[in-house]
Amino acid sequence: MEYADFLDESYEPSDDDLVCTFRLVPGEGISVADAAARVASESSNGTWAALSPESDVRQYSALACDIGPEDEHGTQVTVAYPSGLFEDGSLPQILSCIAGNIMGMKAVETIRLLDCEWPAVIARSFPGPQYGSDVRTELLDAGDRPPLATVPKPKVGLSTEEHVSVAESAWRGGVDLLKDDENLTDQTFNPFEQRVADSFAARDRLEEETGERKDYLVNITAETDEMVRRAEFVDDHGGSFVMVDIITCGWSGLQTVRRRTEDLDLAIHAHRAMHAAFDRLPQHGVSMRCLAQFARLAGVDHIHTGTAGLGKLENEDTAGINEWLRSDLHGHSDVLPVASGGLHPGIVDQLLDALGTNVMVQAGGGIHGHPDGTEAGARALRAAVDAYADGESLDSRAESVPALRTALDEWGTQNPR
Ligand code: CAP
Ligand code: MG
Repeated sequence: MEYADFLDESYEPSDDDLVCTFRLVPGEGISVADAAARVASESSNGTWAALSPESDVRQYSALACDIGPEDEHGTQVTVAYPSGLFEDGSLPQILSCIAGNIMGMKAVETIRLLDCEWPAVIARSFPGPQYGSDVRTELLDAGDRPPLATVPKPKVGLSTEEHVSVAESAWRGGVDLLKDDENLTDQTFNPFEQRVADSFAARDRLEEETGERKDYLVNITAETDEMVRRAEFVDDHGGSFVMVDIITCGWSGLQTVRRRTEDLDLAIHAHRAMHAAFDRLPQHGVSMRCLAQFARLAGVDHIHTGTAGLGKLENEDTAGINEWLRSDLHGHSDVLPVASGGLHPGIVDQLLDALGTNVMVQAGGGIHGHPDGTEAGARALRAAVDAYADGESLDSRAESVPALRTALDEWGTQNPR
């Protein structure tokens, strides 16, 4: 068993193989084919030295089976992994193979996991989402329009009382979901239990007042046992959603949360803070497309996938990732993509033109930075989304919604940085 045994360009992947596409630049003095063989070897069951195992372990070996095309970031290499290599339902184990040691091996200068094709035998060993985009009607009253969420800003530092007051104004103005920021968890200025209890009490009042279902994406991110405890607390207080910072808390933590939310009927909102450490450099790391795939298998119901180049953050192929999240995955539910990061009413029409209306729209600064405050900001965003759904231009709707006029005058169609 040596490197050359892990390369077979005549191999046709079987229906049970996990097929991964990488893009790589070989290390100095190594050909693309040799680098491809080393990737297949190190990510399955080979090593640098030739081995002569007594039993037949070749059935667990990956094969580099296709090489090319090449672009400025490297050459594409396809590797087929036999499904027997993997433990059922374990993202950490799969990732230790397909995105493990190979990311740092000297045989490649750079390597990026671009895409995976998941066979039924692996995909069905995961739970997948509980609700997916059905949250729009099962848990909310969004109907055909995008559900709207807002993060109170400043993102941390508000007291619980201030946080709840911002929430009330946002719900009153037409937002469906209050959302915690990714770095708001259980700090002394706004403790988790008090915030959850007071926010849901306010939520009940606002549902009564507006006649619409309102809810709260509660950030339960913590170490794993504590996340489970916080999910139970949310359930006890009448919430239907939890939010998890899925990259910083880790895949096994997310999988544990998913198991518990099955019993509690809670939907999971996936925030992707730190994803850019893996996916920002086009020549190296793990693509956002793959991170979104792992999240869907683990069973998140919504995930941030960016804003199609609008707004304040760098994005990778938002439309393509969103399409994958809706595509068939061996019977698993879809995932509702979340567009967020520097959004405001003036670019809602461009956003929905690019991504369609089966997305959640989240705005923090684009609501709370409105010159007339949070309620007016929420009213402006809701009016922009409703106008789009009705086929009316933002300027035309602004004639009857002064808060939208003010937002358009304030921010125009700018993309903040
Ligand atoms: C947006 C946001 C989100 C980003 C994350 C923020 O606030 O709450 O964390 O959207 O990026 O703090 O930046 P604003 P992504 O609406 O005020 O920009 O969705 O790309 O993962
Ligand atoms: Mg945030």
